[in-house]
Amino acid sequence: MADSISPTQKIIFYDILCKRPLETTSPFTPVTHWSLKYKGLPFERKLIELADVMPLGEKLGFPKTMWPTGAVNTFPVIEDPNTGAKVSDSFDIAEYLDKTYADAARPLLVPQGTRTLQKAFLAAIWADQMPLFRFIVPLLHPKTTAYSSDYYVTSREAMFGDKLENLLPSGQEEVVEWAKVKRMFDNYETWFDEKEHKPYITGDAPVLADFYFAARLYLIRAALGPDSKQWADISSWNGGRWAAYLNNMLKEYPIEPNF
Ligand SMILES: N[C@@H](CCC(=O)N[C@@H](CS)C(=O)NCC(=O)O)C(=O)O
Repeated sequence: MADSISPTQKIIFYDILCKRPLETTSPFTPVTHWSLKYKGLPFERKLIELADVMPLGEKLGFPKTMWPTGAVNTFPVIEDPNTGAKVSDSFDIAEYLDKTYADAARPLLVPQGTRTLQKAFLAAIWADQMPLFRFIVPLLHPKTTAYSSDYYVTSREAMFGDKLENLLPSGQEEVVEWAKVKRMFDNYETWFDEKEHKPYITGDAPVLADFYFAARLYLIRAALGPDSKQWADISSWNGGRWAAYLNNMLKEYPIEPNF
């Protein structure tokens, strides 16, 4: 194992600003927020406008991450004054934190022997997401600030190849698309069944994959609204597993206030 160091200075965590403090428009930045908290590392969260993520990343020389369109600047990013490192990509950040702050008291996000399975899990939860995106991408728009509102619309319409209002299904199409979202969760259920009596994917404590899964649920709940009929649907599916999973995570590993 690499030599561990003690974090004497706060790690700077770049996150995306939303209109309200308890909301997010990203399925990735909460993963880093949880990663830092879970490992008990001191950090300062810098909230940056969505429209400024790419220009600021360019200006500060942050490493780029791969998007379908090529290498771009994205958040989360951490700057670690204890080592001088600048790290982007939520998975790379987690591995950096495990490697750099490797004293035995700190739990591992990617325990030895789990990396391949965790990567495969992420690929699996990101596959065939279009039915879900059709609901949440338009519904996340009101969460963005006035400053980043136009950028959200133009960038997401370019990404998904359609107007936000066309993406959001309505009428009979809504019924059909929502049934697809349910099938997606039914599929997840087949993975989780084996762990019926364990709260997290690998057992009694979370690993990085749990933070990705919880971050997605958090984002879905934020987009649909916690009091919406659709979140009530998801909460009732698969024996109530999904809402229970998210609530348990937030209870055991709170990342509020100011999430
Ligand atoms: N693979 C990266 C993806 C990060 C990512 O896509 N971040 C989005 C927010 S969800 C972003 O920063 N977008 C900048 C933009 O849309 O201009 C990770 O895991 O951190």
